[in-house]
Amino acid sequence: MLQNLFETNDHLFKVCLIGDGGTGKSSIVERFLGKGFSIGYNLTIGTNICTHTATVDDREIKFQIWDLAGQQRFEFVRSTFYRGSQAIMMVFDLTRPETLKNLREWKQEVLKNIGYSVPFPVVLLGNKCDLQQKIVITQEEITKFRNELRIDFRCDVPFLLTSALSGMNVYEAFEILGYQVLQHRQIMPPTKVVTNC
Ligand SMILES: Nc1nc2c(ncn2[C@@H]2O[C@H](COP(=O)(O)OP(=O)(O)OP(=O)(O)O)[C@@H](O)[C@H]2O)c(=O)[nH]1
Ligand SMILES: [Mg+2]
Repeated sequence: MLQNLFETNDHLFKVCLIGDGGTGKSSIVERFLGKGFSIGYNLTIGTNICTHTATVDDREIKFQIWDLAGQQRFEFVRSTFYRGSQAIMMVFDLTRPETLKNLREWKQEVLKNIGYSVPFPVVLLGNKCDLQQKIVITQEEITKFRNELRIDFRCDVPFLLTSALSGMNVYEAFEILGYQVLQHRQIMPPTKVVTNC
């Protein structure tokens, strides 16, 4: 792992997953890694780091994933984890409106730690879409926040409804993020930005 952390590679992308505690960041990563889903909540302490390779438009992309602790008590350790990141995955819980509102504070934390170096690739995920009966966040709220993100990060911000439980859109979320980074590096022409919002 230590070797992986210092590896340099054109197609090695460092991505930070952020969002409130319990929104499902670690579950999304577990699902992406093919480890399935667990119902219990094991809160992340500090950060979990792992790597996983995926194919994006016939290219092998190695994601170095930094799954940050969302609980407020870990706020003081988070800033160093953003260093060198090339993309952000923002996660909120569709059943808890405050998790979308709080992403505005997360946004400020990111902007501060990337030194306001925009444009910067971001993908927004509304997780737990399997809990359909409990979804309380409206499309308007999501669109409003996406527009704010687009202005602040000077990038179109794709939005996906995900479920770590069913696996819906989890692989796609990383695939789209991969596109965003490739486009950002101008390795690819600006095509295929997918969104289901
Ligand atoms: N129904 C449902 N539950 C989910 C989903 N994703 C995560 N969960 C549950 O939500 C709880 C929290 O998930 P985690 O992945 O640990 O959340 P986290 O965002 O990593 O939390 P922190 O590490 O504290 O920041 C767990 O009980 C998961 O089983 C989902 O898509 N659907
Ligand atoms: Mg976690």
